[in-house]
Amino acid sequence: MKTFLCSLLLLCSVLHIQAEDGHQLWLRNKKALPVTVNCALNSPTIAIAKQELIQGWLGKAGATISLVIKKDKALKKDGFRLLNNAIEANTEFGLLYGVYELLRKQQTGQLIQEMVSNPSYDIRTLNHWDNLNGTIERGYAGFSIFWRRDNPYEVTENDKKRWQEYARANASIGINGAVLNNVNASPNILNADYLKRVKAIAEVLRPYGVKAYLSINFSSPKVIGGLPTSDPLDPAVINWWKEKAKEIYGLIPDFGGFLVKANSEGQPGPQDFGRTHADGANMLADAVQPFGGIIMWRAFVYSPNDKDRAKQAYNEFVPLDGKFKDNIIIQVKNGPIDFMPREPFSPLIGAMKRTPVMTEFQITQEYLGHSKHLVFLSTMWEECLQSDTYQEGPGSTVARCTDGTVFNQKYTAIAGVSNVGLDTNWCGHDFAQSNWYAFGRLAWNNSITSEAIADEWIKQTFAGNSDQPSKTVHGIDWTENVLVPVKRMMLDSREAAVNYMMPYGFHHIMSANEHYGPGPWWGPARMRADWTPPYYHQADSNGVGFNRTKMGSDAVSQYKEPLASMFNDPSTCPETLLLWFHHLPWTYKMKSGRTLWDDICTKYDQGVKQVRVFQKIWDGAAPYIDSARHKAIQRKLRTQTANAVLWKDACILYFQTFSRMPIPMDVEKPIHNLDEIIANDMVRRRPGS
Ligand code: GCW
Repeated sequence: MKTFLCSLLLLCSVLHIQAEDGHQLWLRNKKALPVTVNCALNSPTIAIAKQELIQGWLGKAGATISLVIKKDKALKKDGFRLLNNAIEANTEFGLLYGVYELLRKQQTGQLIQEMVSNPSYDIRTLNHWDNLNGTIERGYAGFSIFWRRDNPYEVTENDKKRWQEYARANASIGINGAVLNNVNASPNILNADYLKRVKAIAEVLRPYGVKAYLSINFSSPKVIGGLPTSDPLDPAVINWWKEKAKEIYGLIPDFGGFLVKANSEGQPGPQDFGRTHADGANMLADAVQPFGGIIMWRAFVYSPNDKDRAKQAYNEFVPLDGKFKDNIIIQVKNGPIDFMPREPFSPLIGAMKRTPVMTEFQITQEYLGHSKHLVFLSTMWEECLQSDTYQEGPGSTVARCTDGTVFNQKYTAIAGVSNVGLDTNWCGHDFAQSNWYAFGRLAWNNSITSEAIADEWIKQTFAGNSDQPSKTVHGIDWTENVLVPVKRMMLDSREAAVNYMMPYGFHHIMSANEHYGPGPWWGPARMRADWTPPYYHQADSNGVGFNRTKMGSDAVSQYKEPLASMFNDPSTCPETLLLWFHHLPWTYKMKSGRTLWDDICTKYDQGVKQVRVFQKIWDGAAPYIDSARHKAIQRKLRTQTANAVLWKDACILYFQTFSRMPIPMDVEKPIHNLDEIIANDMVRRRPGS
């Protein structure tokens, strides 16, 4: 042990690698060079901007930079202009974003030229599914940074420090809003004691340009207000919300507004009173309107009775198009079902032409391996944002339908379900930080590539912890052994996860409740069918897949031509979405010339092989990465590989009970038995509970 420690110390001193615990995210300490910063203004935000420049400056030593507020028509909202010796913006937050951009460019070795940068969306929010008792729904990085069970109202210096670090990280990537509590909202969030805490949080976030928002429970007037009803058309209810809004804005003048999950998965909503989503949303919109607040109303709705869950949000919301007040934005998950590893884009996007729509992405990896799997989600979001809806002719991409380019809308917005918790490294997995980072970067600029995002993130997160030129971001060694292969790994990682979990348009075949491992067999007798995997994969001896063609559920018709016809025909439907739209025979001939069955097996196998390659890449990067983070990630990659093998074995063996076809010779043979996998899974999940 002693010799081991000595050699470790020696190695570290040779390579100048310092211990790191991931807490600093992509904002690691730098050996800054001297710089002078001028600004005519003085404010907490400007003080932060100055301090960031002074502690992070890697440009010319002794340079002078001026921060200038200047009306400039080329700049929208919090956009900024970088000049040789100055940053200009319309607002002080614009200046702050400009500072972070300049520092990012310096740190990642990019050429610094005069440039203008405007945000794609006005509102760039994180949604925290944090419960008031400190737990986080679908959170895999510890407890909430905002709420806790014991002494729930006490605000400590530690709390404030965390919130400040959190706000800084958000500002550095352009995120300007945080919904502080779970969409499955406790009515208690609107009680005076909790609102006091919200005020304290908002005060810490404010100088960083991050506004606080809250999720509300639609029954609040009844549950905490003592009213007999929460009917949105009842005058007492209307008044209750108006008074509540006044109270909140009295405490937090720049409060952002409310996020609402209504009539979804058991949450109350206007339909409980025979009213529509528009009735409910409009009533709340009126309450916050005098203060400049907005309502983000979610379209995540589905009922057990419908034959195809994928169609429901569209069916419910499109008829309401044009009925919403202009401070309402409909928040739509990127796919029609639920954050699966791969879905087509939600057909609601672009279809609501007189109502602003925003996309909701899930940063926390509920269906993508939690904080155990390395999956860079940027490519998934890029795929969605660049999907063409054809709604207003070719080029009506999801990005352009939501950012105000295609439709004239008062507000534009985007949301990401946060993966942040109290874990030292914030996100559980060091690479999960890249998803927080990527969400912010795409929210600021929805046409930036995942390649560029990964490049920036790797350099800021792993490079520079060394005095040796070859071990830095500019060194050839570092580029060859870290930057290039790690970037490849990140860019391939989402497709790898799709391959070993749900290839060819499979969806919702994970284990119940915790949504981590495989569970295509799961379907207790009395369970709601649309909560069980067999509803989604529809495997039988004839074939597999959900028939959403015109002869099936006809979900294809919710897409605008040419997409409807393209999806409807298996020969033109992208193979990546084949089983999403089609039920096909096991012997169906794929583009490869092989059977569907053979290709399914091969994809699962390919997913496993890809993760094995990731392990090699990461092992190869060892000399360049501080050992604490290297080891932690290496360990997680081992788990991921073991898990990928389990997914592959479970799915191939389970579907084989229907196909009755042999596993192709070139596919690695299962090392698990199906009955054992199922038995273990059942023990773990206590059947019937
Ligand atoms: O994906 C599902 C999750 C729920 C979540 C819900 C939603 C917050 O399993 O945990 O609830 O979506 O988005 O409302």
